[in-house]
Amino acid sequence: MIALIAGPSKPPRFAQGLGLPYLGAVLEEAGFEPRIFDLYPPSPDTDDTAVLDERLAEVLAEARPEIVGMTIHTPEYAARVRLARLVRERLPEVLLVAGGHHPTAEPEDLIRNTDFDVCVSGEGEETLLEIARRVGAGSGRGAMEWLDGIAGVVYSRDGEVVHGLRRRNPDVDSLPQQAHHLLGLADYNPHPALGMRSVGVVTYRGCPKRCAFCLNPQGHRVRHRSVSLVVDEMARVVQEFGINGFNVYDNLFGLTREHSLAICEEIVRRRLKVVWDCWTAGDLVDAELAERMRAAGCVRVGFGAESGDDEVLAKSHRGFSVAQHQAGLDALHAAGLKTQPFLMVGLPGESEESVRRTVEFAKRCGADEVELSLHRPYPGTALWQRPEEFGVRIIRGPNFEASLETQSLSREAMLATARNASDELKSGGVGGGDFLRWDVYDWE
Ligand code: B12
Ligand code: SF4
Repeated sequence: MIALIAGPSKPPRFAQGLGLPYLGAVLEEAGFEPRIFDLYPPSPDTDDTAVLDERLAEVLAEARPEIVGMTIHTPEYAARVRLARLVRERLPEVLLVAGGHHPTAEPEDLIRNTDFDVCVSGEGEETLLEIARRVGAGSGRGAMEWLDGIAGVVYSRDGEVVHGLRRRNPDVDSLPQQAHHLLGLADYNPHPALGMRSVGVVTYRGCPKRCAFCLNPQGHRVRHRSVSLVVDEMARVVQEFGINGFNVYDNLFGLTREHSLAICEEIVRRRLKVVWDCWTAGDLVDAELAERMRAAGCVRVGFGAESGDDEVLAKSHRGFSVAQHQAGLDALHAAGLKTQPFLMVGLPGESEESVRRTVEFAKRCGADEVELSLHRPYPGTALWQRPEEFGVRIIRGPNFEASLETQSLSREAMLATARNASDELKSGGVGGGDFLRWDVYDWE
């Protein structure tokens, strides 16, 4: 039995990411018995660690898995390491596997300093399947040479950390449909942007852009899913689970205009009654695409606008200008779609003046909701690896927590400027989310 541990994230629990349901589907197709345990349901209203620990203990006692897999995002590093310790205490022989953004960026630390036995970097389907096959054939913890030759793994052998060969990217159409039945969807809350329960879907994987603040385990090569398979997946979710809401988690919807248009057309052609949101940026949407999106059930578009200052956007290699963002927002608005640009304070080149331009952009852009947050540098990104190239300094705290200073703004000044910007937007009735809701660190 292979246990994939999802959650806990901050309550309330609504949508699930696609990673574990894809991994579960691949394992199931190959004859394994994966289960996804979400540490939230049936009480999605708590992040009390004692309650969560108890749930994890129950899961392990009931399932007695041979492999436990977890996703790690950098901000939850400490929480995941703690959970891994708990698993190890209860099941000393279990193989603990970590995957996702953080293990892709910092596998050595996890292997050397935590209870995880193996890190999987990049997309994990083929690699986890290969691990499961070898464990199924009798391999386990101990001398780890059985992992030799599996692409995408990082592990320790004879005290040395071994990095497996680069993993081949799977042809995304050959992947089975996500194993939604493993998720316990009935326990999730309605998605706030859609007002109904929803699941995630992607129409392609990979991202050709190279934003300095991003690490993407999907890599740079864009691989589209065939239009009919994407819409089949949506239709199946509607039919089997009575769920009509979808979060299209494409890195940038509209990146390949013809493909995005074709998805919209196919939804309309099949008269599929779905409601969805997605993410885009810059000049990727125009009036025609926006109208087709609306006709196909799109109600809201998140927008990685990031900054109201062109120099800051250019220094982050964002690849879009403020005017392009504004044109995209206007097109979406004209089609009757809700827009939610996400802005950050603390990118390379940030100064009092550039933050002012971001605030002015937020006020005038005409979006329905604006989110402003403080940028946190993450491991594996160009900014983290080569800060001097971007004229910034990264101040590291414990557990990969970090803040960023530019030539104009010290860490303290950055925080204060971000807070002031947030207060100004809130008092002016602009904004929606809670600025700095998760991430002012204790050591700051
Ligand atoms: C949907 C989503 C969510 C959902 C679901 C979370 C989830 N567990 O996936 C919600 C809203 C709950 C959420 C919350 C958070 N998220 Co989020 N989220 C996303 C989003 C938009 C899509 C994720 C997705 O489904 N991708 C598609 C799938 C196919 O890819 P994948 O998840 O990377 O999974 C593949 C590989 O990474 C790998 N893999 C992943 N897990 C595992 C596990 C094992 C065992 C193995 C072997 C392999 C493996 O194999 C998978 C299949 O190929 C991404 C942005 C993005 N474009 O990826 C941000 C993103 C992943 N989130 C992020 C963050 C920071 C968070 C939060 C920590 C925010 C916060 N401060 O609270 C929380 C953490 C919650 C949690 N416990 O997971 C960051 C991660 C940055 C980083 N470097 O770590 C991202 C990249 C957004 C960003 N740019 O800031 N998130
Ligand atoms: S932030 Fe978005 S657009 Fe930029 S590289 Fe990452 S996934 Fe691509």
